[in-house]
Amino acid sequence: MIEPDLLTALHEADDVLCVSHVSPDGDAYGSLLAMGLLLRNLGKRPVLAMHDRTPREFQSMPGASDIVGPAAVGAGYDLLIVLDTSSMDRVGAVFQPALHASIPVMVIDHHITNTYFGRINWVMPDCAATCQMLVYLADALAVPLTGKLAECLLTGIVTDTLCFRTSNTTPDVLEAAMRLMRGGGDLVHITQRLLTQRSYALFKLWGQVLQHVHLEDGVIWTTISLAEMKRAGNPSNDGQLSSTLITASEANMSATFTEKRNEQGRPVVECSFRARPGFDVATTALALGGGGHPAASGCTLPGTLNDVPPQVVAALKAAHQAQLAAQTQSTNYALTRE
Ligand SMILES: [Mn+2]
Repeated sequence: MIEPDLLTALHEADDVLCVSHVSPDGDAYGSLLAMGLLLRNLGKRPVLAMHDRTPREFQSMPGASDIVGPAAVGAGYDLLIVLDTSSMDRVGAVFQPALHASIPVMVIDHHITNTYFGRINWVMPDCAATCQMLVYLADALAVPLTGKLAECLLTGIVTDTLCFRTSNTTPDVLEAAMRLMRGGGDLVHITQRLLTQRSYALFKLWGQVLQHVHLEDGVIWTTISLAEMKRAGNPSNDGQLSSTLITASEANMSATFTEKRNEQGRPVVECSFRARPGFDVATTALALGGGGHPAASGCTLPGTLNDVPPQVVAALKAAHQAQLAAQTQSTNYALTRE
C-alpha cells in the first residue's frame, strides 16, 4: 500500500519541512503534528509550518506551539512533505518558490481532487482522513500508535468524519480509530472540543445570515457579508454553516458564500459546499477552480456577493438536477433488471 520510494525518501532526508493547507482543520493539524512525531521518531529534524495562526481550539494539540508561520520557515530543507492538501496553491505563503522550488515534494493526501503535484504522490481517496493514512505509515515505520501520536491521528479522523458520520466511514476507519483509542486517544475530549463547541459570536453571525437563507430545487444557501461578519465580532466560521445547512431535510446540497478581500484588497467570495450522501459537490468546486471531497468542497472566486452566488447556485442546481436524474435512471434500471 505504501510505495517503497516514499519510505526511502523519508529515511534519506534529514531536514524536513512539513506543511498543510490554509484555513486548517483537525485533519490538517492532526496530520502535520503526527508527521512531526513520526519524523522525530526516525531521528529527523522536522520543521512544521502553517500559513494561518493556530486557532484557539487547536492550540492545545500536542506540539501545536512549535508550528511556525510563513515568516519563520527559512530554507535548507532536503524534503518538503505536503499533508492533506490537494494542490500547492492551498498551502499559502509557507511555500516560497524562491526558497523552496528545488526541494523534492512528497504529497500525502486523501482528496479525490488531488493534482499529484509532488515528486512522490501518495493519494488515497478511499481514506476518510490523511490521519488514517498516517496510521498505515506509522505501521510501516513500526512506530506504536500511542500517546501524542494517537491523540493527533484520532483528532484528524474524528473531525474529517464528523465523528464517524460521513459516508466514507468504513470499517477500516473504525478499526484505525479503535487502535488509536486503545493507544490513549481521547475520543470524548476531541469531539467535545472540536465538534460540539461553537462561539457565542458564531451564533450572533448565524442569527443574521439565517434571516436570508434560500432553498430552491434541493439547494440551500446563504451569504455572509463583511458587515455581518464585523457586527458578530468576526468569528471563525469555516464550513460550519454549510455543514449545518445541509441538515435541512429538503436539501441535498448546501452552500455558504462569504465576502472577503484578497491579499491585493480585491473583493473575492469564499464558497463552501456540502452534499448529502449520494450527491457530489466536489465536481462543481473543481470546475470553479477549487477542490475537496464529494460531500464537502469549496472554492474562492473573484467578485462580490451580488454576482458570485447566483452563478454558483445555478451551477449547483444543474449538478443537482443531473445527479438526481442519474439516480432515477439507475433505480429504473435496477427495477427492469428484477
Ligand atoms: Mn482531510
